[in-house]
Amino acid sequence: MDQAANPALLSTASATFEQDFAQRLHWSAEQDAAIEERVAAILADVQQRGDAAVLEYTARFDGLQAGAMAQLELTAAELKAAYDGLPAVQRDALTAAARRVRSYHEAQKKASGESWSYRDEDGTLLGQKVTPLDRVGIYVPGGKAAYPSSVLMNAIPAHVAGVTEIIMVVPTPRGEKNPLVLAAAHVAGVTRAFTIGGAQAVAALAYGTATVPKVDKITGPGNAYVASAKKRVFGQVGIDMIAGPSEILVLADGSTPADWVAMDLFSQAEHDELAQAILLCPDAAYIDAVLAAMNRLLPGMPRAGIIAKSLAGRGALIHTRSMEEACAISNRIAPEHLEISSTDPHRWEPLLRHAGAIFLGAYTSESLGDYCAGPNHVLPTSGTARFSSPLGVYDFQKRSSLIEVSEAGAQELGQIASVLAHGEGLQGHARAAEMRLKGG
Ligand code: HSO
Ligand code: ZN
Repeated sequence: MDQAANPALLSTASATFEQDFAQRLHWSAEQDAAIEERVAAILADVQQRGDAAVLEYTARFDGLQAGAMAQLELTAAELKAAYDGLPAVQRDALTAAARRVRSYHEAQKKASGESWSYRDEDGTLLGQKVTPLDRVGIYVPGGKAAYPSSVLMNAIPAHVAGVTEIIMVVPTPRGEKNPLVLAAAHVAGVTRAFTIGGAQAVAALAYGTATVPKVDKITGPGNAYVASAKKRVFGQVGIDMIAGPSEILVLADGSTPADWVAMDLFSQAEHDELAQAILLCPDAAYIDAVLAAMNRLLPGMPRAGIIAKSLAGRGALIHTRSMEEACAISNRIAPEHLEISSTDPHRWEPLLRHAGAIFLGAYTSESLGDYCAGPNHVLPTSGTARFSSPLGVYDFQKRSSLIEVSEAGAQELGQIASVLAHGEGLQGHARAAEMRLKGG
């Protein structure tokens, strides 16, 4: 097996840079027609036959037999028992992480998630009322990618937003449950949980079955079947985002120990062969040092095979003319995770506009953000940070406009509305406004 670190070595001074760069960056989630077709059939079947269909698919795809959906529900007592049964260090780490994630999202709610209103000079009240969604579904992947940290990152903002029912689904192939995932559900305030997954679980949440409640929005990552199912049920329910492979971009001025940066690049590369790790740096000797560190450290990594494939396929170490140029390139990439590994990160931060999360300074390894710093680790990938944001309390809230027109306000607004309504040829609109005019 190839245990060497072979990221592309690029330089912005090279004549072929733009070409090389475009080739490295190019990635598109394949739209597999066969998957699309199968998912459409599963959704239709679950919509029609409910629990019976979900039970059949769970038996077929997960090797998990059950006579009734109720048998696939994890009780609150079972979630608590999983938590109680953890070794104390794991229990404490989970609780500490949950506390920090909760505090962060509470601050987020205070800053931007509260209702507001004002009165204009006529005494008319205008505002916005913020309300939580009633019921949300959280998809937690099973198997290799079963991350308890993702349970916290999805359920806690929902809980902080005030969502009253949080329904978790987690596939459990052959019934093998992940105790940390169940414990995280207990800590994060999940209301009900089912050991189902795939497109059938998304369908159960979107349409509701006799046992699984119909939700208003579905969040959480999943494989190609889950992603396709989420896209298809969108409209019927809300969805968060369709997450691509993980990405990290390190912008380095050469001051951080090379081993630290090498390991930060590994930390995301180890997620997936399609994950992307990029270093941008104006110091050629430092790039050499990071590459040497990668080659020294790689053989000791249990997931060396995945890391090597990710680096060879999508990794890049890019020599830039300056830190300013490195920032400009980072903005073009709009990475999910951006580390500013510099003695003066605040000098560069104002130049960086597009990134899911920005990690400042040598001590801020991206992995701390994945688990416990507090901000959400569900972040926009594949350049979507140009137009979207981390998962947050706001994803579990909605807004209603509030308008209370005073008698005086009705005079001024009535005249404006009347003119515009006549312009649109809508007499009913015009009359409704005019009737409220004094002498109208
Ligand atoms: N970096 C991943 C989240 C994660 N990492 C979970 C470890 N566990 C996506 O941003
Ligand atoms: Zn990660």
